[in-house]
Amino acid sequence: MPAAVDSSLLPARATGAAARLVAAHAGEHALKLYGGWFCPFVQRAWIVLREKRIPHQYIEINPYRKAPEFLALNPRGLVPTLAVPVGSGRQAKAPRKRRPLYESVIICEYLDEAYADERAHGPALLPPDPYERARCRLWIDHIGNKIVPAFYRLLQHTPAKDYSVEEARENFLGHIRTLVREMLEIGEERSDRGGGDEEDGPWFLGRAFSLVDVMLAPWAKRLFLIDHYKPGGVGIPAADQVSDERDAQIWARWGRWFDAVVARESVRETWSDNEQYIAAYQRYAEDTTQSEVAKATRKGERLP
Ligand SMILES: N[C@@H](CCC(=O)N[C@@H](CS)C(=O)NCC(=O)O)C(=O)O
Repeated sequence: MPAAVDSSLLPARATGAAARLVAAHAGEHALKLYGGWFCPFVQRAWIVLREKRIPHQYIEINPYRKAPEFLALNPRGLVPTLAVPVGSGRQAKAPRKRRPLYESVIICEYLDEAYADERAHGPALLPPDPYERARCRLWIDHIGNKIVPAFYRLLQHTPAKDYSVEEARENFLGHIRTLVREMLEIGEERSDRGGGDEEDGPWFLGRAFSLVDVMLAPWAKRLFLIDHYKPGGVGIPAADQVSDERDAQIWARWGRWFDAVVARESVRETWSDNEQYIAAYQRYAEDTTQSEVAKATRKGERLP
């Protein structure tokens, strides 16, 4: 088992907007989110709880400490971890036992399905059509298995690595480009079907905010860390500086998505002050952190 790495260096709790959210959800509730303010995987679950206005209790824990009570809920010892009341979410007022769930994607899908009453919780975050739903999952997979690992590979780049920062950046941007190409195609399919006159939305699916947007939002918010710590920064080209026409469309579309996602209320509400992230991620930027994600990135292994 890893030592109590990093734990003492983290600021202990959320600040800013996220601190207000934590305070508003400190009261006892059968549905509990165990989270860490700094964690992008937690932010995914938090965003869904906010989007769907799901009553819950937020409990800040330090996942690096691996407390036995925490490991009893989640043997992987990672946040987010959700404790779901027996008899399911809203109905169970005084549950005797809780059922744990973990893995951010699984938690988000569970919340979307378990709180499906549109009048209380708004529209579903995955489309009703099975093909379109599966297509969203395909791009959620792309985010989790391509974009997110490439983000850490870039953030953890140091001059000692056997790859250059330019290579890490190109790799990261390439995976973003692939996702945005799909966003453009979805928009083009819509205009082919005759929906072209409608004002299209900025989200992955156009007008409907979905779990695909949720899955990438926390890393979009953290891109400034790459600008802060890495030479050359993220390096997203300005759309008007790109000569290739398709590339210009791609980066303009990315800009529209990015501006919308960082302004989304649920994303802002789950965000602490920028300086806290700069402090917390310094060990990633120096490649000294012993978090499971960082260790896997260092070894070139699949993320936990
Ligand atoms: N695949 C997991 C990853 C969660 C994860 O890595 N969480 C980090 C915090 S950002 C954690 O709990 N780290 C504890 C550790 O590395 O020991 C998910 O999607 O929920």
